[in-house]
Amino acid sequence: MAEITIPKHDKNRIFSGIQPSGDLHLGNYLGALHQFVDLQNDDQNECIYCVVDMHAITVPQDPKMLRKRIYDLTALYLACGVDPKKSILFVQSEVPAHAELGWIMTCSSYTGELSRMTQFKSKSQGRESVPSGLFVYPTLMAADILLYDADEVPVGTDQTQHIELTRDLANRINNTRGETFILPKGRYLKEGARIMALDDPSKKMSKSAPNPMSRISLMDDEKTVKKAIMRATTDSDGEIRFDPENKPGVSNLMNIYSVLSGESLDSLESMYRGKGYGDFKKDLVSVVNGALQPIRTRFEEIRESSELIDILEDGAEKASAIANPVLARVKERFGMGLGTK
Ligand code: ATP
Ligand code: LTN
Repeated sequence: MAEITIPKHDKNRIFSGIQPSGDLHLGNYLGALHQFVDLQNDDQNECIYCVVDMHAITVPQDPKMLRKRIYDLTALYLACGVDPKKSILFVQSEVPAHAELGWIMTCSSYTGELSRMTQFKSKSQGRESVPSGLFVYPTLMAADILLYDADEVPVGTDQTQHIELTRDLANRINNTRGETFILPKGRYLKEGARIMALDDPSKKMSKSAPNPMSRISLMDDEKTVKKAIMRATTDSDGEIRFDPENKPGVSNLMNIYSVLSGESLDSLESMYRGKGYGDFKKDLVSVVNGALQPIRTRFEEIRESSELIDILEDGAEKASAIANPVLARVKERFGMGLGTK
């Protein structure tokens, strides 16, 4: 068997992915995209961002709609500031190594640990028959990350359990077969890590919630943003105070305000001392629209451009150049295929 070493990379390698499974909302932006751009703009980092279409088909998708959403999401990544000159941006299914390592990770996992995943439990709840893809979803996600020897994975805190599983699987393989993978760490923003639904602050803001007023889509027009914020659930004590336990609705809105405006939570409390929720919400509408307007405008410009395909083809080529040698390393560890000469 060939000698196996993990080549060192100089920079801090970042990997993350978003599913092309619906309109992105403020939670996706604040929990993920916003961070992606900050990370890319730090010279210490080497960033790889993925449109995870293989994850999207874990639930039924209309083919025309899925294809459209792949391009929409790519345009949105770019509109939010992901720069293909600095970051690698690509579509998961264009790099077959994801499927191959995904299978190896599935074979290295146990049904017990997969059935403990809360995302699996909540997404399978109420379905008469549960697609197998939903069950093995986290092993594919582990493959995505490990395929690039990623050091850090920026995600919302809803993904913590999947990141822990990725580390467990990598550790298991390292311990049983010898050093194969770098152990990645999750990277979570303190604020914005979990944006809650506007109509029910006990649930996370989600693409798939039935009530459209529960979220703010990045593509919503100004009027819709206003309507959603003015209707957002608060409480009856009338005080602008950050207290997620007792005042989850107001605290969620403060969180959104703080991350988008750069004002700290403390300074928001002083700014709105003695004022009511109406004033606070009106200002929040301006803050949100001010942040979303330039994204919406850039999105429209980019979405129409033929550059998107070139960017994604170039991205897939660069991603494959990193992923294929890692896959070869893993296959070597498992004794799969013909081996390296
Ligand atoms: P769904 O809500 O339908 O499960 P999702 O919005 O979680 O979908 P993804 O595309 O998988 O779908 O999420 C992309 C990124 O956005 C992930 O990093 C995830 O952690 C983050 N994210 C999703 N919802 C929120 C939220 N409410 N607050 C903060 N981050 C979030
Ligand atoms: N499971 C994630 C999306 C995702 C991902 C990844 C995130 C798939 N592969 C790799 C980071 C790294 C989600 O549902 N948000």
